[in-house]
Amino acid sequence: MAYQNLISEIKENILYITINREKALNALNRDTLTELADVIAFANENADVRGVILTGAGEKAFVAGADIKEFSDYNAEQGEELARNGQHHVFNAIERSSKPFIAAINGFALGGGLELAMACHMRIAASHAKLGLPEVTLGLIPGYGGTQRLTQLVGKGKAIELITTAGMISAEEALKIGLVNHTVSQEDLIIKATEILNLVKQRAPLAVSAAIKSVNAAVNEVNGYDVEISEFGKCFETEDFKEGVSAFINKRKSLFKGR
Ligand code: CO8
Repeated sequence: MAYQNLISEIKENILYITINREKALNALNRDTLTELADVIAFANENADVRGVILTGAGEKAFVAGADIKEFSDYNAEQGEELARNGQHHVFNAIERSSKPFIAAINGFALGGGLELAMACHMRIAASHAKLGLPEVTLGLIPGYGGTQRLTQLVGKGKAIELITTAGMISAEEALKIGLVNHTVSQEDLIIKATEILNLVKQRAPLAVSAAIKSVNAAVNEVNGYDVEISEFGKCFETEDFKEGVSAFINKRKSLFKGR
């Protein structure tokens, strides 16, 4: 796949996506969002892709936000349209993917950049990374799901503090409050993310997908417990379930087929 603003490659069933606008600190302009929507749809539809790692080019920024220069003269209708379109095709598409997405945060993750990382299922930050939602400094609020997902991840009090102060926090602080899963050195960032997906890859694909859907339901649906019960029930219909149980009983390694 050839893109103007992204680099993407599949290695051993993991899709690596790098947002590649280093001079603009990988800010999300319209073209980049369109390309992201395309590559996410590809990941979701391609059975060879078992997980995705999303990062930014260089060592300074993961993504420094939505491209401020592009929406500087937008009105309410245009702003809403931009937010709705982006949420639907990129942010929600990542969160609702049946495959695990990991954000490998290699520097600033600000505004729409942190929102992108929060839409991913897991976050790993390089130790020099800085995270925040500075939208109120621009007279905005987060528009790509940030008010919801930050609250889900760190709780209401901390979310309101971070959003209303526009504070930027270190990777270490982000780890402390549960905003990221791990912090590592820049050199180990992709290695750590790959290690996690290599573990997930050994598990039953349909069960992984059902788990993501059920965990999402815990925060996004009226009754997540019902969704969990229904997804749990469906697992029993899969070949992978029979294979997993058979492998356990026969003390052998399971060979999952994703059926
Ligand atoms: N948009 C556009 N360009 C950017 C952005 C951005 N978000 N961030 C950085 N850049 C550009 C700079 O303009 C600069 O370009 P140039 O060299 O042409 O002047 C280049 O990247 C390098 O940046 P700096 O010179 O500013 O680098 P510093 O090291 O001095 O500072 C910072 C780094 C602190 C990260 C600084 O660049 C900064 O504060 N950036 C903006 C951060 C921000 O406010 N992000 C939130 C944006 S709003 C948002 O994300 C809303 C999301 C919801 C939208 C929903 C749809 C409407």
